Order: sequence, then C-alpha cells, then structure tokens
Amino acid sequence: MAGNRRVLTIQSHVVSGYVGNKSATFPLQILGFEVDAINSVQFSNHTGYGFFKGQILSDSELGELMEGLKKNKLDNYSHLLTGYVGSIQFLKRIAEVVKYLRTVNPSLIYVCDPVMGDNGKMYVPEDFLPVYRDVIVPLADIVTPNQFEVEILTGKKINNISDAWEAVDWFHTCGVKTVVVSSTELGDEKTLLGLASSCIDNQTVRTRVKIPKLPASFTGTGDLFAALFLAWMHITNSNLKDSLERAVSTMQAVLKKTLASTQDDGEHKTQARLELKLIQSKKDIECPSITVKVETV
Ligand code: ATP
Ligand code: PLP
Ligand code: PXL
Repeated sequence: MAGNRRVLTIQSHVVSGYVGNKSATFPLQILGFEVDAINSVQFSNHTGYGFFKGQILSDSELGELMEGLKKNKLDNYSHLLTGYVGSIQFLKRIAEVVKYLRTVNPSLIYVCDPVMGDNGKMYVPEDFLPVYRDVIVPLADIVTPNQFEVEILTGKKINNISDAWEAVDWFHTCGVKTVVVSSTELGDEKTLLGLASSCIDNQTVRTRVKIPKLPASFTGTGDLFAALFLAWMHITNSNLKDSLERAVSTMQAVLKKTLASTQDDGEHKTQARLELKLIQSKKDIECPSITVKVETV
C-alpha cells in the first residue's frame, strides 16, 4: 500500500537559507506529509550569493540511494517532487526513478518543476531542453514551469493570453494532467498573472489569478510554490481553484513576512540575502487565509 501522504523530494540542500529541499520540506511536513529528501547538492548557501562551496550528488549516487530504499521496501511513495537539476546524467536518472517508483505504486503523482531558466536566459546547458521536453515532461502529472520554460519547451513565444492557453494545451497533449504557470508577464505593473489548467478524466478546468507584485526578487519561491501546490492538490482531491488559491495566498503571506523582516534588520539585506521567513510563517502555511482570489475561466 502506498502511504497516503509520502513524498520523495529530490532537490538541492543548502546549509544556510531556504531553496530546494530546505524550502519544500517544512511546508510539506506541516501539511501532513512524510517527507523523504534526497539532496541533489549540498551547498553552503544558494548560488545567488556569488560565493558558495559544497558537494554535488552524482547520478550513480542517486542510484545507490534508490537501491537502499528498494532493498528495505521503503520506496512506496504517493508523490515524487523534483526541482532544479544540475547535470544531464542526473536528469536522465530521474526519469528512471519515476518509472521505477511507478512499478511500486502505479498511482504515484510526479510533480516536476522543469527548471531551465528565467527572463529569457537558460541557466542549465542547452542539452537539457530535449530531455525535459521528450522524456521528463511526458512522465509528469503536474508541471510548474515559468513563462520562459513554457516558451522553450513549446518552441513558441507567449505574447498574449491565447498563446499561453495554447502552450498549456501542448503539455496536456504530452499527457500532463495539471499545468501551472505560476507567474507570467501577462499581468500589469502591479500584478503577476498566474495560469493553471487541469485536464482530469476528460474534464478541463482553467483558472487564472492576479498576484499582487511585491517589490523584491526572492529565491526559492518556485520551490516553495511547487511544494504547496502538491500538498493542496492532494488535500483538496485535485480541486485546481482551491489549491491555487491556497498556494498563492500562502506565498503572499510568506513573502510579506520576508519583506517586513528586512525592514526590521536593515544592513546585511542585499537581495541575495533575502531568505524566506518560512519557519515564522508556520501558521500561514497550515491554515492560509485566502487573500488572493482565483477565477475560473
Ligand atoms: P520556476 O520555479 O519554474 O522558476 P517561477 O520562476 O514562475 O517558477 P517564481 O517566479 O519564483 O517561480 O514564482 C512562484 C510564486 O512565487 C508566484 O506564483 C508568486 O506567488 C510568488 N512570487 C515570487 N516572486 C514574487 C513577487 N516579487 N511578488 C509576489 N509574488 C511573488
Ligand atoms: N540559478 C541557479 C544556478 C539555480 O540553481 C537556480 C535554481 O533553481 C535558479 C537560478 C533558479 O531559481 P528560481 O527557481 O528561484 O527561479
Ligand atoms: O531553486 C532555487 C535554487 C535551488 N538550488 C540551488 C540554488 C537555487 C537558487 O539560487 O542556488 C543550489
């Protein structure tokens, strides 16, 4: 039997700060999930600081960890969550992990953030693109790409909302049930427009959300968002509108708390050092007040 809420999350670990698994684990645990974390890297801090030191897990080391779990029958997961991946071999090994975990639990939900770049620039090598497009995305149940990632995966620039929905449909055609583009440039000066679509049992639901823009650039928000969305989709039995509303409202609460903290302690807070105030947001994660409304379209 698959444990009802058991997530394997394969993401970065940072000693100090909150990105990758450090951003995803605490919220998932608070929302009632057993969280098994494989750290794809262990760095002192995120790479936005300019200086960092640490270790990278190789694809064969990932294989060894999976072998240990398998030998002890500890590999029955309800969900797999992956984010930033640093090497193409590691990415290809993740595809093997998804297929293997589905032999243990055929109803495993794979939530994939296909992290490749942002704002028109790739920060992984170009050869990641065909692997995400042709191998990884077709294995996913839920994807959370940003606008740039949608554009490179589909090979088409998004200039307006109908381009965006057409791009989202490309993912459904690949077999992805739920697509969330958590922020696009289709909003205005004050808002980010988020879009989500789910196509489950031939029923399509489309939603959009105007997210109030906060005046800072944060790190680890994509990772936190994906974890929250995974949790709420499970808890609400795949209710897209409610899940997006709770995930986005939680993000607003965490980010507001994060910004407010910089005003408190001034000096060292350059943007690279603006770490999410995750622990301080425990109540907002557990029981979010809905401050941002999602529309069904
Ligand atoms: P990916 O992880 O695929 O790169 P992404 O780049 O779209 O995703 P973010 O831009 O980090 O991810 O956004 C994730 C969520 O974080 C958004 O839906 C929004 O709720 C919140 N968010 C991030 N930055 C801001 C901001 N400056 N103001 C308000 N909300 C923000
Ligand atoms: N740059 C590097 C080197 C990264 O490792 C990551 C990780 O995802 C990012 C940028 C992206 O950060 P974000 O998901 O907050 O856009
Ligand atoms: O997803 C954010 C992230 C993950 N992992 C590492 C990072 C970052 C953002 O900078 O440096 C190692």
